[in-house]
Amino acid sequence: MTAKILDGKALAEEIRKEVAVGVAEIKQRHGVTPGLAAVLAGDDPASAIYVRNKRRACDEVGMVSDTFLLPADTTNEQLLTCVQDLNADSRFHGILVQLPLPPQIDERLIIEAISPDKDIDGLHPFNVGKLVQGRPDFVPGTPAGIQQILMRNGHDPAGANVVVCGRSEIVGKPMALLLMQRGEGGNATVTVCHTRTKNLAEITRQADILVAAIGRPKAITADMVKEGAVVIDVGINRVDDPSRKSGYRLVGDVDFEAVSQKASAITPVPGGVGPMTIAMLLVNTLTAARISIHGRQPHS
Ligand code: L34
Repeated sequence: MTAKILDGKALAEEIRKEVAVGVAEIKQRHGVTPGLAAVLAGDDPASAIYVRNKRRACDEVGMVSDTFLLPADTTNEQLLTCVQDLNADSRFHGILVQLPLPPQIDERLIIEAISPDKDIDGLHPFNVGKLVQGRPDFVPGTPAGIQQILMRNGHDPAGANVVVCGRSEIVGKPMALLLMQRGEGGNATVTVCHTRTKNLAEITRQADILVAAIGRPKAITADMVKEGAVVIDVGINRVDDPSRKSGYRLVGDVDFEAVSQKASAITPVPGGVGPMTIAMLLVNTLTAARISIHGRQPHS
């Protein structure tokens, strides 16, 4: 079997168009322009690219955006002050503190300082709790994007065996919660694997849908994948490539060449999950702007 390529770039563009409609509407009805503040501490080159891509996407949909740069040796106090200022700044409905943060920073402290109403990454314990309860306002961008890739390509996870490799707060855990939820886009049987999992390949081979969020190039090989599975590659790893002008190329956590001969559908890297992550952050920023006007809506 040769897998269908699940084009995240094209789908992200479609979602940005939908967001642009919502942005125009809220501007017209309420005179409010949704705004996103991105905080970037340090000079990690990959983070700089991601934040730049986020700002571009904001521009495209008619949102306000600004980036707040802090030096690599910034302190907890400085970063806290920055977040508190943004909590109080009515131009910004969403605040995004780009991760990872420099090692001297207490990541939990910073995330908990973000107003839950502006936490468009869905990482504040309040929003995590609401996701656990199945009534989220803000789902973290990467898992939300993956759910959209599945649903909009006809791969409803209901009843499927989903195996998530990775247990991070930003991808693995929320991914598992989202897909196991009762309701639209959920109802999967979810297994979460991690560094201490025994017989990983035996478990991944059970997956109808396999989500790889490991952070190691080509960690998922063809022998780990069931014939006909849907494979979602969350990894964005830089590997040296002297033939490129940049000196590197991006590879996922999945051995794409081999696995795409076995899977029925697969996301590419780049152009898969990455662009969808950004599109869903825009969706969340629009939601945050709506919350600033109407408050949080009750969930059933
Ligand atoms: N707070 N930190 C916070 N929120 C997030 O949602 C993120 N993440 C991850 C890293 N830190 C974060 C992102 O935004 C990863 N991530 C992200 C965003 C965009 C892209 C990749 C990861 C992206 O644009 N990827 C392109 C290629 C970009 C390149 O050329 O390097 C792609 O096509 O995959």
